[in-house]
Amino acid sequence: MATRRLPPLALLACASATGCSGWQSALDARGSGSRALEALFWPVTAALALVWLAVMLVLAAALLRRRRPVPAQAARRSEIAVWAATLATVLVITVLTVASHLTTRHISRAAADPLVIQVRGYQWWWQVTYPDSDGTGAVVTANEIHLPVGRQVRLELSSADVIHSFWVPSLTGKQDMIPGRDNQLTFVAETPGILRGQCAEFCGLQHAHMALLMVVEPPAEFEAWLAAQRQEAAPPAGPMLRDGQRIFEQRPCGACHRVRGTAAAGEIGPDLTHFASRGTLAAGVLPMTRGAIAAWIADPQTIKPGNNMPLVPLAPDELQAVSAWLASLR
Ligand code: HEC
Ligand SMILES: [Cu+2]
Repeated sequence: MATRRLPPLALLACASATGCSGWQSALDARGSGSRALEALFWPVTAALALVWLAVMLVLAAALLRRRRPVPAQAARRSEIAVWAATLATVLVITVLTVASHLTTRHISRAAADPLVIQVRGYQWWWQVTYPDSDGTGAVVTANEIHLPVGRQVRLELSSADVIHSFWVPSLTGKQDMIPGRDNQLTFVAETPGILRGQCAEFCGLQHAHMALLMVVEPPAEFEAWLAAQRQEAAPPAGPMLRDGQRIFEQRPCGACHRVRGTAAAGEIGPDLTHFASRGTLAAGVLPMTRGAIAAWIADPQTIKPGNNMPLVPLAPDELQAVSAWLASLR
């Protein structure tokens, strides 16, 4: 990822942390929201650093001064100093509060004709729906959100179970996903690339394994992706993939997962219609490889303990066929 020039204070801060750049950093803005927050962050940090420095200097001066009886004139001066400090405190707090309010207002401004994407939090994965806007059918996927660069996006956030929090630091601030309440986030992704997000509200055992990818693409690529996702799953090519599909439909898999174009129409787990087109498996826990798919099906509870997919016992050749078929769902 490209490094950009940062204010001198930022360099100081970065020296003590692992770094400010990367695909999951609020200090490496790639979206309108994060840019506004970054613009607020540095002045606030600078102002607070100055206040801290001033307090420390005064404290040091007070400690170094010899104790002696305070003459009346000095007492008067101290009184003035206390009043001045109080006034300065009120001033600093007021200015920062107003700046923070203006930034929040700027970030949550409604967009004209945004691309609407619904994101629903589940323990411990993300359901992503592109609603049917023009009669060509809705697209449902999981753990990966594709976006066109430069276009206003409105994410409609909800939760199926507990409180989660949607956070892609490089794009915008975080927003809670609360059962029974609809929240939203609007922003523009400014550069193509892949960014990482993470649930930011403790939501149970696998909270730390609830990641997602944001794939920011040029508009034409995004449209092509969306059109491909609208298709039903490709019919299985060859006997092994046919077996894989049949086993998936006949075993409990199909009761929890939907694969459009097959008999599997479950609603509990992620939609797997174009499963293998995603970059990761089980909300960022494993890379999308045939081996990882087989490992996941063979023992989901060791890989992600407590998650809502039970172990469904399969014979080795059945496991082979099912994972080969899933790997073909591009
Ligand atoms: C009781 C419901 C249930 C059953 C039965 C079930 N799954 Fe799942 N499955 C889930 C849930 C829930 C998840 C999401 C787990 C997570 O990431 O926390 C999941 C995740 C997955 C994933 C990863 C999806 C992704 O987008 O990363 C695959 C692949 C998968 N299941 C395949 C299968 C197969 C194959 C079977 C049958 C052998 C099966 N599942 C049976 C509920 C189920
Ligand atoms: Cu969480």
